[in-house]
Amino acid sequence: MPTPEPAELRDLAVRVATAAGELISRGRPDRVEVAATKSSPTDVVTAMDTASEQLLRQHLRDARPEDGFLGEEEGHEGGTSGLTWVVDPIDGTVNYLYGLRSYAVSVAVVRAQGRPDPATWTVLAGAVVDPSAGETWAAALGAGATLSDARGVRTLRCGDGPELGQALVATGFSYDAQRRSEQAAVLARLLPRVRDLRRVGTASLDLCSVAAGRVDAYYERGLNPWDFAAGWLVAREAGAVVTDFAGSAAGTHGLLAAGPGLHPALRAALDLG
Ligand code: LIP
Repeated sequence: MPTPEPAELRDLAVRVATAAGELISRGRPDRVEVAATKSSPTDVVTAMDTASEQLLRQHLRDARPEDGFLGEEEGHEGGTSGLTWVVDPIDGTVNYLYGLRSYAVSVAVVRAQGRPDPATWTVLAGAVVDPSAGETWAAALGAGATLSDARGVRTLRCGDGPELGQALVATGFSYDAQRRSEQAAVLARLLPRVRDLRRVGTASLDLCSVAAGRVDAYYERGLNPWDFAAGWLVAREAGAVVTDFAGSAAGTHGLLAAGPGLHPALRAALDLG
């Protein structure tokens, strides 16, 4: 079975992410209840996380039944096509739980053997839909990255980036208390050396913000593949450098995204690799 063009896969990712985005935004109850917790008491899942992932899985199974699927809530299901969809049904779950803006449906498709591994996968296409902002971010390998909203469609270019002291840097924190303590120590070292920091709570949107120049850089340790698969491609196709803290492939162990002029200085300042 021939692999479709990345642009065709991107358009499918946008369609299914948009459908899931409508479900979670229109169906959001006035008071969202925690359905369960996962890695820690603060790592929550809502009924909408589950409903969104079930919708994504069904739509993608209908469109491409031979593909694999890796979702935050229901795990990995192998396929036979060599392609796997990597989805976060609600990225920014705590924002969604509290009725804050900046939550997203993140859908990516990767070429991988077996369970997708960011160290070896090839991300072919991705979409990040933020229904709270009415924004759709999309990218296809080699075909650029775009932001679509009520004003139309714009091509994204992130630029070189400022010098470190002028950089607005986004980051995020783990649900694990010990790791949060370590992350706070890194933050304390970095804060005096940059313009300022932002903590949005949604990795996929942090990466898209780098692509759009809304922040100059984003770093985080401890992300899951579904948190960053789509946003990684949006940032890369917009010209950002996206690596781990040692300059190799980004992954759960570390992710750093910035314009090519800022990335080396920020990587050195973090000194985590
Ligand atoms: C979130 C990430 C964010 C991180 C949060 C959380 P979730 O994913 O997108 O970058 O800082 O702690 O992990 O749990 O909302 O899908």
